[in-house]
Amino acid sequence: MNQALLRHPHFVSLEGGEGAGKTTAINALRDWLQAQGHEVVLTREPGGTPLAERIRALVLTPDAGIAGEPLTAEAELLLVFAARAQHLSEVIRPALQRGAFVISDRFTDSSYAYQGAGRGLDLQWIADLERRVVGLLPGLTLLLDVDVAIGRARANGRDLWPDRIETEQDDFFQRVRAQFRQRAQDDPLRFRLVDASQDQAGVAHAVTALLAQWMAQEATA
Ligand code: T5A
Repeated sequence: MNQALLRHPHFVSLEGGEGAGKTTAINALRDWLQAQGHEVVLTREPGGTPLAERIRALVLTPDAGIAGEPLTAEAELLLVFAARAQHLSEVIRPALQRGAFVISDRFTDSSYAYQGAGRGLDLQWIADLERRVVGLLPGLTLLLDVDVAIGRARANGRDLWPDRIETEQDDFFQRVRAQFRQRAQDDPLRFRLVDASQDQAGVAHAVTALLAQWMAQEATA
């Protein structure tokens, strides 16, 4: 497949660094959409199907390397795209085709941020994979932006064991944050930036207001 990227107005993604608070935000969006009478599919990446969840475990389990053989950055990128291909075919496209809203906790922007900026892989390579394997963009991407130290403190407060990516150093997460912010700046039509340093109720209110605003805008476009 080699196709242009299509935006789907019923496809919403949430992005951000570790501990940005996507879980509460996603639940608030689901509740709001359901109250409007919409079918909503909540999903996440990497993952979202049984097979893609197996790939997620490979990517995130701290000792994913077999017998001391670490996962390379390139293998990590291809694994997240393999999971995404499966996720698109089994969950995202069928749900969009039947008219449901799909809200995904992370999507391709995370590959640019983590494997591109974080691991230092070529962004053009990621763009090629996105065009060939994915072909789809969310209509709306809510970027939950928070200082790296605050987000990491939240994630550390919750997790007993950090996953493979959470064991990276602060400079990795600074590059991730900068890449997300750059992407938001480059595509203001799709992205909305949310101040995720406020409390959970504030973030939930902000994301639902942005979704409502965006849907009203779409309806008159
Ligand atoms: N990844 C993913 C890639 O490398 N490439 C890719 O292409 C893709 C798709 C996913 C990992 O995979 C990587 C990125 C990630 O490292 P994950 O466990 O799903 O792994 O990681 P995250 O998505 O970062 O999940 P987190 O749980 O860390 O972040 P969330 O979901 O944003 O945070 P949440 O809502 O679970 O909250 C974390 C804690 O903070 C508290 C919560 O109660 C919770 O304890 N909290 C707040 N506290 C105070 N104020 C607020 N506003 C708060 N919001 C949440």
